[in-house]
Amino acid sequence: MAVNNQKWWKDAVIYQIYPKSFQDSNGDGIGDIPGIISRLDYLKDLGIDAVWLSPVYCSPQDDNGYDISDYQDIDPMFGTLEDMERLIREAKERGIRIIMDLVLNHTSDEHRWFREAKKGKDNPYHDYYVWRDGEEGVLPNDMKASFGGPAWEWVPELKQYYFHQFSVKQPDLNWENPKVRRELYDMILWWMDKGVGGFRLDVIDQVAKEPDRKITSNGPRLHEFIREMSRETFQKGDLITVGEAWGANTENAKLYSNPDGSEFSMVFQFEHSMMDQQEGKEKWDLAPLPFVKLKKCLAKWQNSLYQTGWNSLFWDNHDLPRIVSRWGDDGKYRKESAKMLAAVLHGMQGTPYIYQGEELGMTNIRFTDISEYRDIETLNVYRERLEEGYPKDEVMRSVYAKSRDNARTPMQWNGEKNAGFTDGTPWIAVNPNYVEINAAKEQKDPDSVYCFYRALTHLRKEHPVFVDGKFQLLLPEDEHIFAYTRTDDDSEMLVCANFTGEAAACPLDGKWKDAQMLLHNYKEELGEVLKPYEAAILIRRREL
Ligand code: TEU
Ligand code: CA
Repeated sequence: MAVNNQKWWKDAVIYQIYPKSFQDSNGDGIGDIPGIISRLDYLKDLGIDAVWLSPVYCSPQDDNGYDISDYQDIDPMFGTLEDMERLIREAKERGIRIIMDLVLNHTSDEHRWFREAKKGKDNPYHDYYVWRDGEEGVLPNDMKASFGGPAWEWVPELKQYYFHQFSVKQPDLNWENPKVRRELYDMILWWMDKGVGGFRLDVIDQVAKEPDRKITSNGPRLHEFIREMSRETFQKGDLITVGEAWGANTENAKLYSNPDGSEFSMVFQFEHSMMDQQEGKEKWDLAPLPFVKLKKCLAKWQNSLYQTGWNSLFWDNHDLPRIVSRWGDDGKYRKESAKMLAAVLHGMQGTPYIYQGEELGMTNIRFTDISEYRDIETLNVYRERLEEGYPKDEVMRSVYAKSRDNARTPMQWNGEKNAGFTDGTPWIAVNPNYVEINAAKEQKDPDSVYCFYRALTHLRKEHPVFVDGKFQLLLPEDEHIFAYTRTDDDSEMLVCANFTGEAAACPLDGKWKDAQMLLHNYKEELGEVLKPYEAAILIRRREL
């Protein structure tokens, strides 16, 4: 078995596409696969190596495709299986791999397996899901679903409840049943046969649930299941695999991303992304970002997984708000702060992810009326919190800060109608700032956020220290500066950044005076005091 350290994907950059919002090709207002194909040259220009494609399988779209009704076909809204095969082929021609999103914790309630399962307790598919006998109104326990309400749903015909960690339309699969696991592995092999370049495993830490003990994440059999899946599928190909794990810590992350290749290539964990919320509460319960804590958290992950695992590096995805609005400044210093955030992230060890539009410095959305929102999680929390008596403006503040729809407004391609996303009516409104912020404009401007991201993807290929250098956090207690070094046998790299909108002193070792500047987000020379959101990456040869 090849050891991770030599793997091709170690210098790769991954771009995430949320297909519904990327590019519409037929005027129905919904992004689709032919739309993605038409933008492959854009992605090639950006310098990315792989695309993580959020789900395009058949789905009733209760959770925008994370509720799958057929794993082996494409939803007509996105195109056909032939379109998908063409996407894989045309991407490959441009040196881009397609990473499919595997949602294996649950299916749609409209999946054939679940329809069968509901027919009777002795149906062969019944045990594909998680059932408990009971009485109407007396739930097996008080577990809650992620999108609101109880985790148990009553089926009168069977006099049983089924378990769902997400929406009612996303019944949990029973991984204890070996037949379920075999079906899933066969499906994965089928996609591998079609030439996909890898997989992203949705909420994989939650598959080994034990609801009777109220265990969802990190169940006792979790790593046994993952190793079996990896052996039966991924290890038969040369893939890049990433496990999404909200419940990961630095210890189990070493299992998920074990360099011996027994589980996944890397782990996608969220500790840093849950910091601007009140301790022990939900993401909607806002709190200011504890900056020093953030730095220490990222440093901990860098140091813990050095040579023992592999990190995913991300600020954004389809579930998170836009980083420039969240921890940067989407007003006066939008460009400076978007570039600063990019430099800090891409300079660390791991695989960087760029979420569609992040490379343009796209911002959060503020719809004035809740009816313009589309996300099931947002709509449910809005309703629930109003019922619980929260003031409406407080609920809207949370929605503005944290709604998943912040990341789901259409990609801003140009300054024309609907930002060039569609000729029709978009399924969710376009952010009106597309006139200012769009790809066409960014690509023309050498000082744009886009060109900064492109420089980063190229630097990673030119300087091995980006991939293998050991991380060291500098000025850990500083309230403004995020600075660190990366060091390997040949060179030393410095990333120094002002994370705030005020000028801040950044005292550095004199050895950096004659270092080579790789990237800088201000034209003026780098000084001892960093300007608002100023960030620079420098490199020097090591003296032996
Ligand atoms: O997300 C996992 C997950 O736990 C999220 O629902 C998360 O709790 C929420 O977004 C934070 O507010 C994955 C997918 O990325 C997400 O889009 C799906 O809705 C979810 O799984 C269910 O498949
Ligand atoms: Ca379409």
